Amino acid sequence: MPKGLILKGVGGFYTVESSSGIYECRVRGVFRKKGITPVAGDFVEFSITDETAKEGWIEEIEERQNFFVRPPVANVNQIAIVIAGTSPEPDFLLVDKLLITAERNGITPLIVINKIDLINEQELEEVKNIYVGTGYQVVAISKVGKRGYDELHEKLKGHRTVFAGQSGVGKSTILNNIMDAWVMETGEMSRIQRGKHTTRHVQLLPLDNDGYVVDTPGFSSLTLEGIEHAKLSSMYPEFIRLEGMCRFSGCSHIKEPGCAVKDSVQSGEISRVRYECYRRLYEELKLQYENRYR
Ligand SMILES: Nc1nc2c(ncn2[C@@H]2O[C@H](COP(=O)(O)OP(=O)(O)OP(=O)(O)O)[C@@H](O)[C@H]2O)c(=O)[nH]1
Ligand SMILES: [Zn+2]
Repeated sequence: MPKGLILKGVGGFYTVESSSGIYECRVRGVFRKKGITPVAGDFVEFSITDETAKEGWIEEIEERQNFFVRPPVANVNQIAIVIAGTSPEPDFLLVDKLLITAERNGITPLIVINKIDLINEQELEEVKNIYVGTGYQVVAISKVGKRGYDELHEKLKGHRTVFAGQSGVGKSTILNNIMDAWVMETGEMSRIQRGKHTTRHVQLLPLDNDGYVVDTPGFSSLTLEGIEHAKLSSMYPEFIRLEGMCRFSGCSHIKEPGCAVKDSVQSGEISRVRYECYRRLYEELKLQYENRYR
């Protein structure tokens, strides 16, 4: 049976991309009975009912690697976390929440610093330095002169990427620029409008380099749930590298003396911004944990 990828679903019809072209497929009632609704990003097996009209039925939905509700999309493997150099000032706590969400779901994070036309070289370096020790990829871009866009294009290669970040950082602008430059023709496609991230018809847009982007950005706010505060430090790659070097085993890196993480913050090897985010999230999660049976 042919296999394909759902690009979008509207009113019970699903656009399925496969190696032999794009098909409009309907879904068997049995899925509805099982409470499964296919979404963009689902890998499926389908039967072809009409080869010339390119129509078929979705017969199987493969197990999802992950699933997001807002926007409803499955199997993304990269989150582009967008911040602006300025205007708005970066919400580093949200960045960390998104990084942690990515880590937990086995998704590669990509930090995108947008609006670099509004800051100088030194200010850009300061933002980049926050993440130097993490090993996360960072690209810096601007709509002005499309600076950095080729590098962004390169990072999207072979990935299914969803864009995320606080309001006003430029997610729609970036998506529109991507659509203008690298999205393959797949019929009608509307431009993405500011603040109108309707989650009803989420679409995966196929790029010219084997990548896809989700046309609806998401996660402008986020609460972390289900993470034990004691496990939080394992989501900070630059902390993991110091494992075993704190005086106390199981050090929370908050109040204990002889803490290698805090020493590294002092010496500037670990970014203070990252550490402060860690502290805040730690306290938040600890409170959640202590109130878990209330
Ligand atoms: N100077 C500058 N402005 C930019 C850049 N990218 C986007 N903007 C502007 O920033 C504003 C917000 O951009 P949007 O693309 O609407 O931001 P968004 O993240 O989609 O915002 P929400 O829809 O609120 O989530 C717009 O006025 C854009 O023109 C950039 O690289 N440089
Ligand atoms: Zn420690």
